[in-house]
Amino acid sequence: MANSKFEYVKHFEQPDQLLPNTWVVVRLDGRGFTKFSAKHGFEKPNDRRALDLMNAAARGVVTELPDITIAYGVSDEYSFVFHKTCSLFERRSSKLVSTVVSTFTAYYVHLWSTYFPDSPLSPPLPSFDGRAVCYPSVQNLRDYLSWRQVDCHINNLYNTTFWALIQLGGMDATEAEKSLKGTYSADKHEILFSRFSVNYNNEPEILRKGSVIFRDYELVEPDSTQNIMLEVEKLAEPVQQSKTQAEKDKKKRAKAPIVVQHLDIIKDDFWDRRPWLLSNKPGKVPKET
Ligand SMILES: Nc1nc2c(ncn2[C@@H]2O[C@H](COP(=O)(O)OP(=O)(O)OP(=O)(O)O)[C@@H](O)[C@H]2O)c(=O)[nH]1
Ligand SMILES: [Mg+2]
Repeated sequence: MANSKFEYVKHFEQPDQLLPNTWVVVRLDGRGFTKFSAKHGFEKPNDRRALDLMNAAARGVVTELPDITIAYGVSDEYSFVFHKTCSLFERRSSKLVSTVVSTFTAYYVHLWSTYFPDSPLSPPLPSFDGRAVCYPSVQNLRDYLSWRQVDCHINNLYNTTFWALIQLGGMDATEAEKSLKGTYSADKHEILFSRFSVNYNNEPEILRKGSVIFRDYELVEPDSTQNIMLEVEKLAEPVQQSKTQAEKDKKKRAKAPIVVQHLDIIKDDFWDRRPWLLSNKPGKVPKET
């Protein structure tokens, strides 16, 4: 192909490679969802339809991108974790972020009417921003996810108490805010229980813990995988798999159900019983029942 005098512009394209051998987290967040949620009458503080729609859209993303090992979502945000062995070719920030955000948004809009049949979309349409961050160790990755889950807990406890004071206690927003100023977690539990007979611990798990999405295999006994974190840390470069092994893994991965659950992802137990999340080696596919 002949060179044209315009071709020099391609040198303006700069690399945006993400560091190899790191866990890449793409986090997206709804743009202006304070307004968007009001426009479509989301229930306060939590709208189950809105959360289910976020989860359904995120499930679509995980289904289409097998390099994603786990995803975690709460409110209008979702984090997608690409395994540290994800191919170098894919490891470009703009490529990963744009793929995740556009796939998610496409599903969100496509599925909207299933969850909100009575509130058709009109501009301003839902949109999401996204960013990619590299985490070099399993501990960093787990701390990142723990940070999001702790945030979910703190915000949800605050919002639940705040809206109870308004909806059940008859306060206005300023009064409710004032009542909660300087309170600790235990105080909010106490307000909910003594004034409104609400036991926070009985609130739905989806609200207290957020949502986690992953490919599911048979759970393993925790003590058989004690060193999974160490093993994974030792992986300095992607293991060269034979073609047949790679094909087998691909088939297993495709067969594994992709589940949405509401679990504690801070404690070791979650990771110990699901070694495939960190090792990226598919587990046993459960027998169809
Ligand atoms: N009522 C209701 N609002 C929700 C729900 N989920 C998310 N939201 C709204 O979405 C907001 C998310 O917070 P942010 O992402 O910080 O706010 P934002 O308006 O989206 O602003 P940017 O992300 O900076 O564009 C919350 O403050 C709520 O107003 C829900 O289930 N019910
Ligand atoms: Mg937002």
